[in-house]
Amino acid sequence: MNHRTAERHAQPPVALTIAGSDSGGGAGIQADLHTFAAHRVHGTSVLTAITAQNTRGVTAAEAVSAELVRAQLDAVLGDFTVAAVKTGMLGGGELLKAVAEYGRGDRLPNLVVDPVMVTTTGDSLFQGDPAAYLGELGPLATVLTPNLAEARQLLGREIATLDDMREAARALATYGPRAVLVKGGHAGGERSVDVLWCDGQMLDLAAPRVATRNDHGTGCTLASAIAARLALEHPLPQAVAGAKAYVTEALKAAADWRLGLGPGPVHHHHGRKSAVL
Ligand code: PXL
Repeated sequence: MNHRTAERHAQPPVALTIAGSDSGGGAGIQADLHTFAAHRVHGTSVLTAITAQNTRGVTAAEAVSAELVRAQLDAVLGDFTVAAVKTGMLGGGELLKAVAEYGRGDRLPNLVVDPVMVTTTGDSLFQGDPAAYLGELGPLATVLTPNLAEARQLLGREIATLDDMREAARALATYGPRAVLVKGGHAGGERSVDVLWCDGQMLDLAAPRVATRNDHGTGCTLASAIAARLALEHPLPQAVAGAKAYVTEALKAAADWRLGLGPGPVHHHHGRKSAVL
């Protein structure tokens, strides 16, 4: 396939991440900006929260005020032509509402909504009503990317089998997103199978499971890779499939890393030469 890539010295498209900071650099804003850079897309960022965090967990977190989030959005959207947007940690109902207002004003194109609720280490990152996520951002999202735990919380039901995942994707799509990706990466098994409901069609996206303990930030990385590819004008199903392949390679390339004592980050810049030559 011959999709657009950001050419070596051509002007890059601009993507925006609206997310929290992970001081350990594996997830959140840091993962998103790495991912945008790896795609040669210029990354802008609106911080929603600061977490004190490493590979072992979150020890403190503080939300950014809605006023300061709006000011960041105004600064970015008032100057750049943003081609795609990703939302991650929003912390609670107030920031959810503030971000949705910009979406309703048609200011958040190609919106990838990663409905972040808990980290893989079990720390809660959303203190609000999960149903509000669907009500506020569902109608505005191009793609919604819940993992199994998030899909369970959003729908308030158990999701165990691949058929349950397909049903969940269909049910989530009734809230208005153009596409829903339900990620089965934490389900176990030899393959990591996600289901994508897009424009009325159901697709299974399978990748070999990578044997690694370093999977911190994979959800953030996948969602921002989808946004980067949408910014590069890839069609939606290809953007999602390509983003999944990118994450699989990033997991493989970092499988032997020992950055921190817990689940470490993935290699966002796999396949790239170092700038130090
Ligand atoms: O992967 C969810 C996530 C989102 N945002 C921040 C995080 C994490 C997971 O660790 O730290 C800031």
